Amino acid sequence: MQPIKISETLSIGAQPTEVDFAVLASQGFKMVINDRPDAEDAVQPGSTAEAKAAEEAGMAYAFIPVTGPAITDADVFAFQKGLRLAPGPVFAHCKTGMRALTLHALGEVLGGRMDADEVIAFGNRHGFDLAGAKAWLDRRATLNPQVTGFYDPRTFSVQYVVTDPATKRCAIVDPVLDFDEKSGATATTPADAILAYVRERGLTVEWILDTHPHADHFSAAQYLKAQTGAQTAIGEQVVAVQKLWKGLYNWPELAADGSQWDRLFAHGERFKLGSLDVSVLFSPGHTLASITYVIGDAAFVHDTLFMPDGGTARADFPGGSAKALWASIQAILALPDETRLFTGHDYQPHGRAPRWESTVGQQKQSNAHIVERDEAAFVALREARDKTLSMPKLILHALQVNIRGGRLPEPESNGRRYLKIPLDALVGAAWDDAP
Ligand SMILES: N[C@@H](CCC(=O)N[C@@H](CS)C(=O)NCC(=O)O)C(=O)O
Ligand SMILES: [Fe+2]
Repeated sequence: MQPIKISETLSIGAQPTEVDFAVLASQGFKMVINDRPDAEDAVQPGSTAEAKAAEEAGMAYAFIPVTGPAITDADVFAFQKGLRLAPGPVFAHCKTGMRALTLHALGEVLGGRMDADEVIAFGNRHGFDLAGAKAWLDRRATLNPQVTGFYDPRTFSVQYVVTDPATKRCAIVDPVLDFDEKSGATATTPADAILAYVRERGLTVEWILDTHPHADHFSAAQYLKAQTGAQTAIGEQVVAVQKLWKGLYNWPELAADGSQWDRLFAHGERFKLGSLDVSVLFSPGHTLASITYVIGDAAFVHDTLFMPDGGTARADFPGGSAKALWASIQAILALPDETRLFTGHDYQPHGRAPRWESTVGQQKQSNAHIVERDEAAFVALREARDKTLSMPKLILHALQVNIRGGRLPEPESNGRRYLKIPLDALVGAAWDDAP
């Protein structure tokens, strides 16, 4: 049993005998991690005897038994946590040291400190073949979606193509249909760029998912459904938004029953994207109907959290609530720290280049509206800020399209489509903005 030094905090090695524990303590180790299940062979001391030997030698002890292919994310994080909380240098062992080094390398990759492609060379440097670790990472990559964001600079929106690598089936999230309020022109340019991407990669579009009825742009869901035959979906509370706007638009013929989508999702509902599981979180606050799609290690949070430097979405549209937004954000931040969060807008704070991907851990550490705030402080900040924001320039144009699933108004007898704008229906006029 010769410890192999990996870093200042970690050494790994083969199975020590009970007598070796005193030697490890004399070499300065403060903790032993045993990654070997009990009773693998007749001569190993086993976790009870090891724990006793560690205690007698004045060292902390952790038992994280694993077998190669069955390693889970939880094992990797338990190993990392052991290292983090150790009172000093750690000696981690299994039978040969291979599993201990594997757990460490996997933790480095999942934590973003090592590239998956460096794992083999890293193992070789320490005299181990980590091909199994690399295979584990490759397998894991197929359990998570590939995500490509498409930024729409006119509306600062981010649209996504989310692909299951195993089946090449994909979902399009929150696609934008171009609308120019000055000329009244519509165009499918952003949606066509997404279709070109999908075609080039040979993907099959299975879903067109909206996170909420958008107030600042038209949804391209119907256009994309016509082009791909994919199913459209949104949160089931869209019905409440339809009822609210049916009144505002004085629109008796609007069916306020969600029938404009192929599927309506409830909180906690699950569905499949190719071979991947998708689960739905109800995330109200920005709108009455907002939902988050959680797909593998990725969550599509749209207008809840923006990038950490952008803070959070506004909560003052009809049906909005800063208190509800706080609760929705807490539920998102309860996902594992490594969860990739994909936001729906990036307003490029301080003029920086657009960005849309963060992690739960980063948001907890540095979101400008959340860090060091409790619910009351957040609600106060959000409501004060919302008072300074005028309504999105397209809110009245967009909602009548988006509460019909992205359908433009039916053409009139001359073949033209017309929007209907209620006057003096909303607060938040531009001239009411705080200076
Ligand atoms: N100036 C934009 C504002 C759009 C807007 O209000 N966006 C919402 C999301 S749909 C938001 O949360 N904005 C936050 C902010 O502007 O601080 C427009 O007119 O379209
Ligand atoms: Fe929004």
